Amino acid sequence: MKAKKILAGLALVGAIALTTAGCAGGGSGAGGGGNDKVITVGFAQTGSESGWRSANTESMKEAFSEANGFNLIFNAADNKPEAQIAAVRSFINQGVDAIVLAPIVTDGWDDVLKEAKDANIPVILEDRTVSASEDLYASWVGLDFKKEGETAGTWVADNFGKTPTNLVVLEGTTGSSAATDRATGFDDAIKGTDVKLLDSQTGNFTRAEGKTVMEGFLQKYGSQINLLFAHNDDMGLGALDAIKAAGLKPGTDIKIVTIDAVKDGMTALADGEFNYIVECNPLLGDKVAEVVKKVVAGESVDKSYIVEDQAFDQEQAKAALPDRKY
Ligand code: GZL
Repeated sequence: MKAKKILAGLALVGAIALTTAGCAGGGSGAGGGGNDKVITVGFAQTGSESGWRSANTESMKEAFSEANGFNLIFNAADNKPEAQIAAVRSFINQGVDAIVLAPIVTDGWDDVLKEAKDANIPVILEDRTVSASEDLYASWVGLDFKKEGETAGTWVADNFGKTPTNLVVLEGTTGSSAATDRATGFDDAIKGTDVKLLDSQTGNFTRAEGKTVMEGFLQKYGSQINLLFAHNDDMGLGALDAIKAAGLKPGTDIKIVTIDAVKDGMTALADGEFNYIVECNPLLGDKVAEVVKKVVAGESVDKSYIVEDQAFDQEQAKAALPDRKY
């Protein structure tokens, strides 16, 4: 990927978005002054699998509002890759001005992205990435999932690396860049420590499946389990029910580290049921809308924009909760 622009925190992203909107001049869309053509955007969202996804959808709908010069056509694919490909194909047939895609999985996008390119409809990726060639999309606005996994793994190595520790993992959606890259970063960070992997299975980023998989782990390993790494808060929250039903104390008998930092996860952390959370900022709407306006106006954009994350322990969660936007 070409030059990456690291965006430090939401404030910067918001400021850039506001600045761009104010000075876009020739940018299309009512919000950018100059040409008042409304930009019709087809947004292919994964579904509504988690609290993170709800916050991301809300952020995107707020940014792609009529007041900002957009006509948004929204589709949520219920976490079904084939339905999401069909939604993108439908946007092409409708002749939208641009397509925004949050790809459920990394592979399988080459054909429909080629069809969008042949129809001269630019595609901007948000959140997760695809394995298709970079020339098939204009830009990607997302997060460094590998770094998120590394941050979680480093916390584990620092706190449990020198004592025999049995780990179970609730993986995100199989084949998604979020799950793949978080696993890579986490595994790299715990290499050479006394942390031993007992089991790892996908919970598909949902509470329900996180609970079911954790029930299975507990039936198989019981109190041997010392540590749970869940690729997102929602699967960790589902696991809490299973851990309590097994008569164990989450955050004490089984330490829990997750990724996202949505309100329910941060509340569990502040209450001592989680032990560490790595943030994954879902508020990408302003930046994605800014990139779409530039692309539609024929202006150059970077190939990728990475929104920076932070991490929280229990005390930091208590302090941060009152001001959290999601
Ligand atoms: C991460 C995003 C993941 C979240 C989950 O950017 O793709 O998908 O971590 C969500 O909560 O379901």
